Amino acid sequence: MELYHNQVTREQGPFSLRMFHRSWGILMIQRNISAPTTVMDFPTRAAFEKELLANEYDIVGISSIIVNVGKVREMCRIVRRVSPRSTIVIGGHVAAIPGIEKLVDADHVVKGDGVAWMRNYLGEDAAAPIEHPEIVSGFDARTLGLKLPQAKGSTAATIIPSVGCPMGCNFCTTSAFFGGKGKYLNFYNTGAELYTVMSQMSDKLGVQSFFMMDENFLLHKRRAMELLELMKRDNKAWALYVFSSANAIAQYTMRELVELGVSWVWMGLESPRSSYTKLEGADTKKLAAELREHGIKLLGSTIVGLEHHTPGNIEGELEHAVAHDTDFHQFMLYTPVPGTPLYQQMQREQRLLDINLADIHGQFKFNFQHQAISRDQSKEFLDGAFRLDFERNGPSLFRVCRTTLQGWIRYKNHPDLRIRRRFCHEAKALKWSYSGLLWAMERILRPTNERIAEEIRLLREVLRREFGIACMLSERYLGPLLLVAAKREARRLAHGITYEPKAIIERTNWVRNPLDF
Ligand code: B12
Ligand code: SF4
Repeated sequence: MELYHNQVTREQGPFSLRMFHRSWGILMIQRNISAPTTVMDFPTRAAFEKELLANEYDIVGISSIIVNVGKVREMCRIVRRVSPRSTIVIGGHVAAIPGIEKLVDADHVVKGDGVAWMRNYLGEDAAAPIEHPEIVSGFDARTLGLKLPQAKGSTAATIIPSVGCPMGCNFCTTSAFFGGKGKYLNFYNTGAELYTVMSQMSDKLGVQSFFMMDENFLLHKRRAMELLELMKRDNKAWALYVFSSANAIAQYTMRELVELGVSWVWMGLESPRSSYTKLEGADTKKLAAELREHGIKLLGSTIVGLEHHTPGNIEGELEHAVAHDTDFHQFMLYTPVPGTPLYQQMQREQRLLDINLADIHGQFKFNFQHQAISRDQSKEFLDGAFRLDFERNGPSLFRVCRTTLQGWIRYKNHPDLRIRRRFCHEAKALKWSYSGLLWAMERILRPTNERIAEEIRLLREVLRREFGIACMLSERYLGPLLLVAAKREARRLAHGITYEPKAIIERTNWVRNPLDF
């Protein structure tokens, strides 16, 4: 249930940024139906069974992605056994598996949006406006072996403006699942609608930052610019974390991005030789450097094992990727996932391998016959890419700190108070936490990566010049604590420790407390 550690910082040992995320799709459905509902996030088998026995559920909805189809099958079995009168509905990306109806014992399999489907099924108005649930984007964050404090409002709220993406890249499962090229589903069409939702979340959760869960947020320029106007009108110094393609980012000036509060961007770099429309005309290295100069953290995403890759050229391509020196870098194997145009193409070409669905997720080995790279090699290149990025550019949290500092230095005296306030807010962590963290990082890395350790030392000096006493206190008191905790964490990781979120149960529209039944 981790994003960064699964597919971004996984080779960064104790420096990996770790946190869990709730299941936003079912939270969205729960908020938008009037029936009494229970959402169980990360239930154990026993807890699931107990819940079914304790209450007579008319419908049991199960959300899943493809890799977890085995769990869905088992959950269906449990429902049939302990709650035979319940109707089972399966939704989420697992529904894209061809022949899913034969793999699991369910009554309905829902492809695409579940809010409208569930409203229809329950006889409610499918076209009613979408209410947004209050979602904190991540929880139980930890790094260097310590759990980070999570004060109210300190973690961004997740906002889900839309699902799907009209760009229709051939491998993209979210685009395919919500209609493919040219199609997507907007929950909030205008900047004004978005602004209203964000204001509600800001009031309820006390947040000033938002993780915009939209595949290509900046692509919808009119909506973004309308949002900006309202933010300016009401003097909101919000920070936005967005996913956006290079061509969508290129529609904006840096000034517009900064005014809009864009603080973190997830951008597909894919490959210098790929022909995806989203990269058309983009000099991604130049763009990456420019974004960082303006304090915008960048998560670059690169595909390993594209059709033109060979053992001879892939290293050059990975060097190119790593040379972007992004704050974070995700590497993913080129993967034909059921439901995508790429999957259909591979099926036609009879190149799909017979692989367990649980292993088709882009972080293990190829599930198709590549022209030049074997399945085992695919894993070597993938793991090597993460390691190269770590060795070359250092821990992501060091890079985030550097970019945040660049933004602070550039904008701390900006004439627009709204802009200044945002950078000031982001710089708080630099002052009090990052110095201690960098102090510990430098000491751990010195024996293995002298060059990065030196870069960290230089960054600490700049931080001290900027923030003085706060940094020194952080180095003196937090630094040694993090050093000990990080060393302990490295040992735990070497012993194979993993982290799991605890089960969460949330009920809505219940007339009586279920414990009273
Ligand atoms: C948040 C997220 C995560 C979180 C998951 C947290 C959690 N509690 O599950 C984290 C970061 C942990 C994660 C991990 C992984 N993820 Co992920 N993740 C996402 C992400 C970015 C957002 C999901 C989301 O909330 N979307 C917004 C909601 C509203 O949309 P939705 O979930 O699709 O729900 C809608 C419909 O699907 C439907 N629906 C959903 N559930 C149900 C249930 C019922 C009953 C019904 C009727 C309808 C229904 O209705 C909803 C409203 O429209 C998506 C990409 C994306 N843009 O969707 C990838 C995505 C879901 N992840 C993906 C993958 C591959 C993974 C990993 C395997 C990555 C890896 N290699 O490590 C792991 C697996 C973790 C695991 N063990 O399950 C793939 C799934 C591919 C597929 N076809 O199955 C996606 C699509 C990314 C991608 N483009 O490849 N992920
Ligand atoms: S731009 Fe990104 S989200 Fe959109 S289709 Fe391509 S890969 Fe998917």
